Amino acid sequence: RRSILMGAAAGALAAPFIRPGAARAAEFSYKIANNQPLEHPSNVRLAEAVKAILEETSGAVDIQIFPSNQLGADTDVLGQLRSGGVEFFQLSPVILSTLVPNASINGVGFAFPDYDTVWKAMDGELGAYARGQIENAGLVVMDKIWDNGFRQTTTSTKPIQTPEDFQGFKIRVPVSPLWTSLFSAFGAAPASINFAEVYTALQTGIVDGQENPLAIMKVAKLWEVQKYLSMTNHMWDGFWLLGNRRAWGALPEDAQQVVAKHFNAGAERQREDVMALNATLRGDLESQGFVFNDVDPQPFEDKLREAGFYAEWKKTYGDEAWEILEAAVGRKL
Ligand code: X2X
Repeated sequence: RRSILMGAAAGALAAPFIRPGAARAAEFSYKIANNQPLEHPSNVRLAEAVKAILEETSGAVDIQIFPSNQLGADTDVLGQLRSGGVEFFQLSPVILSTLVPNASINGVGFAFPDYDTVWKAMDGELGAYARGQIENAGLVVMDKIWDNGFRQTTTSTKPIQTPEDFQGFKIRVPVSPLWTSLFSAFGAAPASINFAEVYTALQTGIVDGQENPLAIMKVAKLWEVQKYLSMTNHMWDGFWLLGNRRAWGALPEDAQQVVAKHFNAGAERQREDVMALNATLRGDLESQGFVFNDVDPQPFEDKLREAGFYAEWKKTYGDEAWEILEAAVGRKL
């Protein structure tokens, strides 16, 4: 495989794959998919990243963005990523757990009290653990996770104030055992539905509510089909930037470094964007018609503990993973 490093090691004067200024036809035309609309900071920063990659590789690595589930629902695109039909994919670790079971560990209910704890953990040991699991499953993953956000709950019927309000409540959750388990523990009736079908599911009344970070409520225009927005903060969620191993391996090493550098820089900027949005989104969404209420998380967390949620997931993840989680966020059991 060509690369500056291998050329040097072989003692040959091999030209680096990347020759600045020498524009040429794309040698690698790759796709990156995600579930978010173009206006979401993820796609704004991704657009900058793929442009920088194209420039810095003198046109050799041309990555095209497919937003809004254009290539299929998340669980389908995960299959495409594995087979190589798509080369890169941004996906929630909690949905990724359908392939890499322990990848969902950041999604344990009320694990993170705030963003400082999130980034320390995800840029530290917990993130490293999750990436190790992902790589063991045969996928490539960039170091920096992108922000989805702290998840809040919307309904068309009533504000969620106490865990009792979830009793029998029909709520859409993304496709993942952790999500189903979490809302079952609250006593709700969770339905696994890919994001691609959420708006329609809410509009047609298949479910009465859903949960997502504020930035997603905004770009998905959920006020059109939901009324109440309860600040439950029950989970922090992100997006790993995943790669197909064969497609990644086909890139020369210096090109890999350029791609990783710009994807990781995009993640850092996207985190700042979402943070800035969080400061204004409540007012913004209220003016669109959402009725907000703040929620005391303690009774919800107590309810999870009582229902055996933490004990069950400790057993599922295993002691090693659970210890890494608790080292980052404190005791949950
Ligand atoms: O599907 C969702 O709700 C979303 C957009 O938050 C995720 O990707 C997990």
